Amino acid sequence: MSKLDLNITKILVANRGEIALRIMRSAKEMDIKTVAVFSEADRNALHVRYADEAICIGPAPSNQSYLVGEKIIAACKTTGAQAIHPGYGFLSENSGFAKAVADAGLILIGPTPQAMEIMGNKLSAKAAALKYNIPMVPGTEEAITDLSEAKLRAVEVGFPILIKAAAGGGGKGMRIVEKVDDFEEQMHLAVSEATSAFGDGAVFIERYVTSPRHIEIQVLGDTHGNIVHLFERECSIQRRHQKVVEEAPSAVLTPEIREKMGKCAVDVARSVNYVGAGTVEFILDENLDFFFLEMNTRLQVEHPVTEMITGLDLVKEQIKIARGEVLSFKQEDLKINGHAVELRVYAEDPLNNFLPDIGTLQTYRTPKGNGVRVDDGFEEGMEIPIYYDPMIAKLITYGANRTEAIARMVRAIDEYDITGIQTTLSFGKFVMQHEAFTSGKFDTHFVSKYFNADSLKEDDEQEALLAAITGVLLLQKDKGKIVTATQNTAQTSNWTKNRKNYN
Ligand code: MV4
Repeated sequence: MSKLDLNITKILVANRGEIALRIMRSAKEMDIKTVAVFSEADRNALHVRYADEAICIGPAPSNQSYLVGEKIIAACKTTGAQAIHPGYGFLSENSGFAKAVADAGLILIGPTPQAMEIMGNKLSAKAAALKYNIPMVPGTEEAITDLSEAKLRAVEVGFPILIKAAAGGGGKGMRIVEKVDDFEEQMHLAVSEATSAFGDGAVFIERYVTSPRHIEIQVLGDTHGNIVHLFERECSIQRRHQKVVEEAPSAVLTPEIREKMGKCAVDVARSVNYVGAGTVEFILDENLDFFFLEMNTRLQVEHPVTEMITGLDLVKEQIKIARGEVLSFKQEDLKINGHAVELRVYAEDPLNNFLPDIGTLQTYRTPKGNGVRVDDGFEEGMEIPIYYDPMIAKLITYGANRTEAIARMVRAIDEYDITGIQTTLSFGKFVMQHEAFTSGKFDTHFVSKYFNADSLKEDDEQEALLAAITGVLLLQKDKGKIVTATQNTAQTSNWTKNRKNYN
């Protein structure tokens, strides 16, 4: 810290769950006090207990609590917090909130409202990136206003094409159009979906890349104009636009492509004078050609895999940037060390179409040991509230190489003991053991292509069969002796279910 840097002694964390805790831990290591805000549903939440102070900001629904900017700013005034960390989701990419924070004389740990606003719209994001020579998917550079003009452009670009909402996120307002005859109908559907989801019906078209990988680059920019990238994260394993498994680095990038993509990401960030942590999203086609899609102006859920391979603490970097410090490293100081994989553990039932599963964590024991990190916000006995995102935890494993990171993930999944609710742990194990994943030959269609509930049932049946065969073999070997079988019941936890006979 230099004399010119802003003095931040207390940070308000405008979030809940695992990310609120994760942010407070870094603040604590920097000797900065923390303030939690919480809804009435989160009175007993871990982030409330962890913080030095906590303020209730309203009823359970997030539009009456975590999404109400005025209440958060008021909580800063009450507690004397000078800065706000918004985490991800909620107000993290709301440029109106960012403006209000600045107007209140507070520091938002994040980019400027201007950068948020430009990147919050895919068309203005692409327009900004055009200033640099960034590869983009061919399509329209502006919102479609004239249907017949758009149709002509679609034919020029070539089918299949993708209609996207400029304001969009999470695949909403996105329609694939296979042939020119379907264009008009899909166009109307996309516009009405975009209007109802975002209050903005602006749509544009792009050529549809049929088997893409979704690869994103982490960037950091300081307030002195320095911008670096922290390499890529591979995020192709997703289900209905919900990421499930992420890893760093990607199994398919060559050092040359990595460097090119990294430079492009830095340029995209530079196009809006980006400050803070951000993520530049690309798709990569079968020829390993990449195209810029959009930029996320927040700390992302999957940031830990980048921390594992770079040795950096991204939240600390965000705080130092907010204080006005110069980045303490240059691009050439950064290198990739080892490999990291993250599994998002959701309270969802993979055997029942990933239906959210609510209830109490009757058993909750996290995996431990070498190369395992768990970012969570729950304890045994707690209830998963229905009001918020169903993500319980992020399980992150690290290894010297991809094979070791994956083996550790399988081991950690087996050690993770959760009863009382269904989780995506078993689904994660399915991914880790699938040949397409282990070989690295997969794209964004992995889940729809390879997964159905029977894949998990088969796995269970195979384990049961194996156990039965083992039993028979043991019986034959130890003829005359009594063999005790594992006392498996339907109620047993993962821990017991996976226990082999060592007794
Ligand atoms: C694409 C694409 C293929 N071609 N753009 C999905 C979310 C948003 N961030 C961008 N997304 C995509 N954009 C072009 N030009 C493929 C995706 C995509 C996807 C599309 C349809 C169904 C599932 C998908 C999963 C991941 C990415």
